[in-house]
Amino acid sequence: MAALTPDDFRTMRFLLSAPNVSALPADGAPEIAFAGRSNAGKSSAINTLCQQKALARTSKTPGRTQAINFFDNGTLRFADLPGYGFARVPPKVKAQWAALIEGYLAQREALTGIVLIMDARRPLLEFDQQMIHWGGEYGLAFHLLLTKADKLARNQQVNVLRQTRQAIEGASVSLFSATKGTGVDEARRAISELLPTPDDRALSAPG
Ligand SMILES: Nc1nc2c(ncn2[C@@H]2O[C@H](COP(=O)(O)OP(=O)(O)O)[C@@H](O)[C@H]2O)c(=O)[nH]1
Ligand SMILES: [Mg+2]
Repeated sequence: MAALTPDDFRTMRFLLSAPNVSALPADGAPEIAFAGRSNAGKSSAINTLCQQKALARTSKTPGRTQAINFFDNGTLRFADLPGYGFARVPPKVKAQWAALIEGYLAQREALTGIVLIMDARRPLLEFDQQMIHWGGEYGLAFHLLLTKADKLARNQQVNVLRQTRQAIEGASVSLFSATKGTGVDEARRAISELLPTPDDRALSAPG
């Protein structure tokens, strides 16, 4: 697929919300999943990338979304995966969450990559490591988006970028701020890279 344009993001519309694996929509357009610890800034990042105020709801109360929300524009699909702060969640809820995410990752043919959104002040926590581990098992491409970069001084931004690249070898990583609107073009380019190229499709085509 050619590089995504701002319009590819701006035209995204809510499709449906799936609280369990049986409610997932049939595979459609190439799909990119957005994952992030609760309160990392995932909804804000999706809204900023898509230039929409309330496409993904933003909340000051962590952990409210426990469903996968789908957005679609006809040629591309986004899946907003639920996240939470591990510490406060009872084991039963954690198990339901794990079943939903693992079931989703295991059966999604159209899924090509994951955008992992992390607070730039606290990257690579338990949730993030878990997502990277699961994504790796399914051979998914990753982009690590370090958001709330506006909360860091420039030298701290440079350091966290370098440290995250070193920690996850070969990872695509960028800085972002929904508040300041910075890093948007770079994030869109990185998301484009998660999509299959025409060459990939030729290779996987039968015959
Ligand atoms: N300073 C700053 N705050 C942000 C940014 N992105 C999100 N937030 C704030 O962080 C909190 C959680 O954001 P939200 O997008 O709802 O996080 P989610 O739970 O990961 O979807 C909210 O209070 C947002 O206003 C950012 O880039 N900069
Ligand atoms: Mg959210």
